Amino acid sequence: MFTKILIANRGEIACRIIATCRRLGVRTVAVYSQADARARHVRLADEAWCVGPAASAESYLRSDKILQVARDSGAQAVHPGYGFLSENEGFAQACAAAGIVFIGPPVAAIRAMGSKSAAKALMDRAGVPLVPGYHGEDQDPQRLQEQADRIGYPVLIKASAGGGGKGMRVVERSADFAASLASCQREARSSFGDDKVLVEKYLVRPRHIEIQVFADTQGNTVSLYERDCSAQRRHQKVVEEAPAPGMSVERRAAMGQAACDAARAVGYVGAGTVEFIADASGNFFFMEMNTRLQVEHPVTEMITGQDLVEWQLRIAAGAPLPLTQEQIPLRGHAIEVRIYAEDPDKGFLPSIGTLQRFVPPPATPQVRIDSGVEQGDAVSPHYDPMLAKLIVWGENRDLACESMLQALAQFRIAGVGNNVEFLARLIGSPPFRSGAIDTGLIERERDLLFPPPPPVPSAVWALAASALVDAERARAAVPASDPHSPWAVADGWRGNGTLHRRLHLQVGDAEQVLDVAYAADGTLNIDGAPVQARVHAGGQMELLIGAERVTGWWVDDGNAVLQVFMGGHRYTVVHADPLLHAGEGDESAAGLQAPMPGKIIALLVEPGSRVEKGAPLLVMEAMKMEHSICAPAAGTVNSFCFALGEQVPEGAELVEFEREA
Ligand code: MV4
Repeated sequence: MFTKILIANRGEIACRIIATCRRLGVRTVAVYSQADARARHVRLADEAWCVGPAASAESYLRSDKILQVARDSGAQAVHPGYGFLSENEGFAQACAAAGIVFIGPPVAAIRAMGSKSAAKALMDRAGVPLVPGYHGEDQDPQRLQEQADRIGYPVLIKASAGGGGKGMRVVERSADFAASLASCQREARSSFGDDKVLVEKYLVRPRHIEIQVFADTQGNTVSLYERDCSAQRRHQKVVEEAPAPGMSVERRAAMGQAACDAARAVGYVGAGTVEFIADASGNFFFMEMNTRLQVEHPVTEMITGQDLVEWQLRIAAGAPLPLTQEQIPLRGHAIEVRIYAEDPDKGFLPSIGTLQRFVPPPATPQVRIDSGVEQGDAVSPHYDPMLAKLIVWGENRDLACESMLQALAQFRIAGVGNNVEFLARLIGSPPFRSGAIDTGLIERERDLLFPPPPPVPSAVWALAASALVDAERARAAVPASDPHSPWAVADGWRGNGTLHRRLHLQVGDAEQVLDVAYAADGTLNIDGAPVQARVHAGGQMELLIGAERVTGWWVDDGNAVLQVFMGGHRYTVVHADPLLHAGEGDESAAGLQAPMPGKIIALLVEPGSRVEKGAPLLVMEAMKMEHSICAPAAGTVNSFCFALGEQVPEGAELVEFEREA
């Protein structure tokens, strides 16, 4: 086995590879871009070397720099992960030339599978089933039309050089063929500089089923069964699972056999994935082969109990496959979801920013989180916006779905948009639960997956109100011995009888005006219900609202926006906030006079208290709006000039305030 390897990648996959190396006692060398100096993979690795600026083309794609680090650090092998250099022939070749083991297949296998049309021809000769079609050299439109008529409609015209769905045209009838061909060729020429096409029978509602294969240098090839990756959006996988719903033992064996044949036909060694599309009757056809470890490999690990990175390392070191085909277990059901920093309600636009909160559910033997980020990290525009993968295992698919829904409901992310709730709707949707998944599911079920926003539970308003009051008290108070306990602070909410105050809150289009009354014991009364709030670390709040007990979490972004997590949902609560600009701007302008005639509705600090600059001191109500009067500087509040409930004229001095020297 190797004693030291370099990981030519970043994010969750780099972290995942490091985890296996640590378990096996293999030292790890990370590489990183300037944007990733403090990234999780850098912190986890035994050593880390900077390879260039943020842009991938100048760092993670620089095979020369990465190989130099491999040499300088004394690494014996390089693991490329997925993406970046993982399927780069030139890089694999350069590793070999430098005497460093590339943890992946032989260069010839990468090359053979790199060209989609050549790969299909090769697979045809190896007896691997292909979609009925025409993959020939003759591109005469007349000839292509004849082929399409022979195949039978609908047909799919695909650009030979295409991929990821680009340069494809569905043709429903013979009369439409010529026009679609011309349009497909135009797109292929402008996108790929090559207008060669192939024509195939078009499969309606296909499923994407892929087989994990492994081969060793001794000539053994096995399959670790299938993954169903049909739940995807615009060729971006969203959910992957193993085994595939509805897969029979016979078809699994046939697909495993075909995948191993495909691997053997190109002299494959290491981990590979053979992609098929399958039709409703269970026929399957070769699409392409990925010559690397895939994002979704954890579902295979969960059902087989194997560590695929360990297999890769052993094979790369020349060892035989750890298990024979018969020894590879298949137990239970595993589902993976990809958690992206993106906004499902804005067309899945990638979202960048700082992860104010990143709290995954607790990991257990049945719940696994592969993530490359931690709370406080920045999500930059330079790399893929995948934050983490959440993988769960259950005895069967139903139990796995249940467990996934539970885990998703516990995931709390704030600071960047994310697809956690979208994933929960998808996993919970009847079509997904039934197992009738195909590549068109997400597009087709838009209405189910994008329902109108649910009503905001009253407990969410109550939590937000309690959190806002808590924050005001914390700002107003001299630092307390226990900063997490607002009730420990004698903060001088004074009143003859009860002080009422109105809080204007908004969640999306829903608006709520809460009547908040401050009781003498420090608790609140919100819209007539007594509310006791207990604040715990990590932004957790336990609420007793009347007789109802609820727990939620919140994050305050400091701009009058609270993210409230409750019952598996996240609510963005906006406070029409008089404190929004507290403490900002020109000090001298922040006066302690009434900005307009109004009424004193809250006195927020105990006379004699020392306060920080910007601390809210009192709240006035004028013209139906609340206005906070804040400390213009650090200092002491000697006394208030008016009592609670009193009417004050414009320009009146409100506070006897003593600035600190
Ligand atoms: C197909 C097909 C239906 N019939 N070929 C899309 C990307 C490319 N790699 C293969 N693709 C497809 N080829 C025939 N003959 C449907 C797709 C397809 C698809 C395939 C796998 C995963 C997701 C997909 C989404 C839309 C279309």
